[in-house]
Amino acid sequence: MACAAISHTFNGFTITEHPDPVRRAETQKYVTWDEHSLFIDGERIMLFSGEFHPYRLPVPSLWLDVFQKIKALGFNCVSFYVDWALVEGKPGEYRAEGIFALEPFFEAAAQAGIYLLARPGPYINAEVSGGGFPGWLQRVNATLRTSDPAYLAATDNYIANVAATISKAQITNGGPVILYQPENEYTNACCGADFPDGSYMQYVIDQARKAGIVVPMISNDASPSGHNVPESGIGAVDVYGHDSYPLGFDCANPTVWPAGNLPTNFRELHLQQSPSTPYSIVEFQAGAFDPWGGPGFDKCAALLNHEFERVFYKNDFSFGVSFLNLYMIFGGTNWGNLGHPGGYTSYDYGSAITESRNVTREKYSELKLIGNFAKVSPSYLTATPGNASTSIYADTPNLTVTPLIGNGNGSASYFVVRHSDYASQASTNYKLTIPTSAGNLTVPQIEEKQLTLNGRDSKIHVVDYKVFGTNILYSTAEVFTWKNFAGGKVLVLYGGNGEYHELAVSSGSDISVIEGSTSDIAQQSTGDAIIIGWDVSSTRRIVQVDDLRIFLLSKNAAYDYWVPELPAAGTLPGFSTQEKTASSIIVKAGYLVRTAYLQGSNLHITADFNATTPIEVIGAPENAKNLCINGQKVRHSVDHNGIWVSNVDFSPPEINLPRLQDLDWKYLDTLPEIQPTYDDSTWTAADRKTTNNTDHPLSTPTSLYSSDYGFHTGYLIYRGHFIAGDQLPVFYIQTQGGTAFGSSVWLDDGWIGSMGDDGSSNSNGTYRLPTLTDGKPHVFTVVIDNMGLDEDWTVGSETMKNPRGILNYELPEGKSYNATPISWKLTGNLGGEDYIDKVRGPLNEGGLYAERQGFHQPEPPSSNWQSSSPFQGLSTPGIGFYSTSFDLDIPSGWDVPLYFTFMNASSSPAYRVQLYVNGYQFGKYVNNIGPQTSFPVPEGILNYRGKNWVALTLWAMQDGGAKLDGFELVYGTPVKTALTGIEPVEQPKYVLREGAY
Ligand code: IPT
Repeated sequence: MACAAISHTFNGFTITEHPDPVRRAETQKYVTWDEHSLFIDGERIMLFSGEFHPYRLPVPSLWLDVFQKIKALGFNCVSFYVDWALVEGKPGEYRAEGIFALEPFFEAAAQAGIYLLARPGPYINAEVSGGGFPGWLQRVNATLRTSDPAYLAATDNYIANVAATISKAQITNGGPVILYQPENEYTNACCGADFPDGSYMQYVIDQARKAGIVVPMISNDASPSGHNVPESGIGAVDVYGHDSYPLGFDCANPTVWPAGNLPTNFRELHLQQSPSTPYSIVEFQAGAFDPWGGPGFDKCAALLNHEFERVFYKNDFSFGVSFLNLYMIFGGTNWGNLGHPGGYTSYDYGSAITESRNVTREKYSELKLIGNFAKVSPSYLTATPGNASTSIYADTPNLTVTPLIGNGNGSASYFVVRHSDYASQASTNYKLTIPTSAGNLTVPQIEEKQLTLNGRDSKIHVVDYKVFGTNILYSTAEVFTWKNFAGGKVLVLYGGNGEYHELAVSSGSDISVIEGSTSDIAQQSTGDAIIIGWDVSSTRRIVQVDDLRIFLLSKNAAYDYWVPELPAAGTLPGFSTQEKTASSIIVKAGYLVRTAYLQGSNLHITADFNATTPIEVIGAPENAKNLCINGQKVRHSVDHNGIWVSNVDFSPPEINLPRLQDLDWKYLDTLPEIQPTYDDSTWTAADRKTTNNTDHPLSTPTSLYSSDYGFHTGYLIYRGHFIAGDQLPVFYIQTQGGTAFGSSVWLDDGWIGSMGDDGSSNSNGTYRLPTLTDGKPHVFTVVIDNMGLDEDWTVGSETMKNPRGILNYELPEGKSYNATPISWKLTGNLGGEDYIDKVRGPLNEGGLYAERQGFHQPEPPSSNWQSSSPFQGLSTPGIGFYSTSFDLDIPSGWDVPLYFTFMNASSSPAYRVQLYVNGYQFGKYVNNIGPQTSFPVPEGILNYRGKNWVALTLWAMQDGGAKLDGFELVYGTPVKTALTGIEPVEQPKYVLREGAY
């Protein structure tokens, strides 16, 4: 039984004590909470977070880049999963080194000044193979995600290890980890599973606690349904959170926002379910996954675009959210078979930061406006969300306004405005009647003027908003940031181009326009306030009211502004606190501003550029004299308002990439199994008469489920030997590899058919066989593309255990057909769970001959191989292996996205390609299913200044064989970057593998 929570005051705030007395003292000191928000080190904080999975960017030296791009949004937190399947490929052997080590991820987060929510599962979902469960869990005779002892025991080693590593990085030890999530969406069940089972959830919590986790436990119910809420007894978490994906995952019609999909009852549910904890949305949609054959991630980015952010995230604000994590902020790549079958290699997710770490999507810029607003508006956290209304505040029922009313003492109120039909594209004029310290006001106050909400938009209008002693009575323009510089107070506001906006400053006396035209700026004095009205234009205006300078920007102009924190000492910003926020400077630049710091009289800015960029620094510290950009002193002038003005020239370097078609390609038949002389005597015999996968009784005399033999990833190959009888009319076989899989069957050296080009997860093939000679041995060779293991989202569904391999077959028996039953052997990756490549992990390589030998790695012994290229390809069904190498010489100091791009003239005949780059599988291309044709590969996997080895497997599935019509290495816009220290990851080269067959 959990103890009842106790409330007391700390630093003037009421906080709810951690109910676990043993941990209470430790947790309270650092991470506490009340009904409004979390506190870190006693300071109330809005946690604005993005989801980023280290394992989807297997270059640790690039993690800082992503963290800095998140920090630059004004965010202060990242949530991450750990994928168990990658770190415990063999039961009992936890291995988290090299690219799988978490410590560098923690260090990078700390360097960028980002807190972390740790979500190691053991179940994570996350569109990864098995939802994070290693394949060997298919053999565990227990219902997954329940109190079944065999399941719990299977998780112990992983959690003991991973949680111990995480615990060392907790804030209590000076690290970035502030929260821990046990399980993942423990919300839905079926099929008679014991659910909800508090003792199961408690076990998962206790596992972490035993390993040293002291920070609060936060949940992520899949929907706000109140599972495991605090004080609900055994299995209760400390802070209740839920997830929400209101626009779903079909990106095919990116302009369609279906009726009724905007959440409206979250506040109400929160008050019912967990009124004493901060309102937390642990996953809120920020993109979407996309299946094989899907519309592609550009469409997802369009569906979940900047307008979606404005309408939906502000709607979350209207519920008083104070922990908001966006899933995904950076998606990354399902390299090396880590994905589930419902997705392809790219996991771009249509996120704000693209798979190649680019930040040019408008949704990134928009998010920066929202993130910075949240960062400088702590009074929002204690304002009380009220009911949404179509009549009280706006003068038209076409708009819905939700108030967050300040809690006395003149504290700020917030009014969230949106279209009542949230998907409306209308341009709606309105006036707003709002309670202020000067009584109820109808704004705009200047006669004849109106506000406008243009289409899919939402705005937060502030009232009695304090800017260092100045009371902004109201502003219809939105707040980006505000500062108190030595040179004076600054408030930066923005609005849509062409919109009319108005603000009033309480007891303002003097007003002047100190930059820009005065023509359409209206002023009016009322009893207590000065009113300023203006039409937003793309040219900035600065208006001074007493000692406050108000920057009036258009939304698009605001996209160029950044607010880096200025550390008191050193070069790193540190974690966000109100003091750090206050110390920030404002920089107008372009593509990206990462950090700022002062060294002596040098003000340093680190920034990236993709174009010639005018620079301004607003609020340069008094003792700063020089401006240094990326370590280089640049000339600057100071304008009449004290703003530093400079410019960075940009001239993109020449990028020379090899033409892949012109390279020297070596070829190897990687299906030697179909040769008459092939010897499979060292293969694993598929001779188990029973399966350990108890959910799936056998339909075959021996188990042909790959997991019974330790093969969980990549291509599977089966060999079925028999002695022929008289006549073999047909062979029936059912194979299963997961969504969009494929499989091909050969009898001896002759191809008899392929299946699975329709996107299904299993297929039946019935093949007419040639006439065989009585009494002679024959062999079937069956190749199956394992697309990853299914997830296990619904407790009790056991979908993770859906087997891979041959489910059924029939070779009609009896004297007139075959003389002996088929005896099967199989292989997947060499070694199975005793996988060979400890550096690239347990999932990276599959079971093809070239993979088993390790030829996909650098420096394969290819000198005597035939010269032939994938552009020539194969003329009959089969599988070819192609290897080549080339040098790159990308200038350092430039972040140049590189992509391998396939061009195919037609989707038939069908073929499948695996792309290996320096031994890492970075692409699965299926020409007849798609949609992905272009495969980004990050620096670090590619050696940007050095030699690279590329290998392709080409599986021709139909008559006529297959060849690549086009295959190119291409680059995207080079970005001049401040990022340094990108190191190639370990790339073990080919060495003779003992026992490889
Ligand atoms: C939610 C999962 O928690 C997360 O792991 C991921 O799979 C995400 O969805 C979708 O990308 S489940 C959600 C559909 C309620």
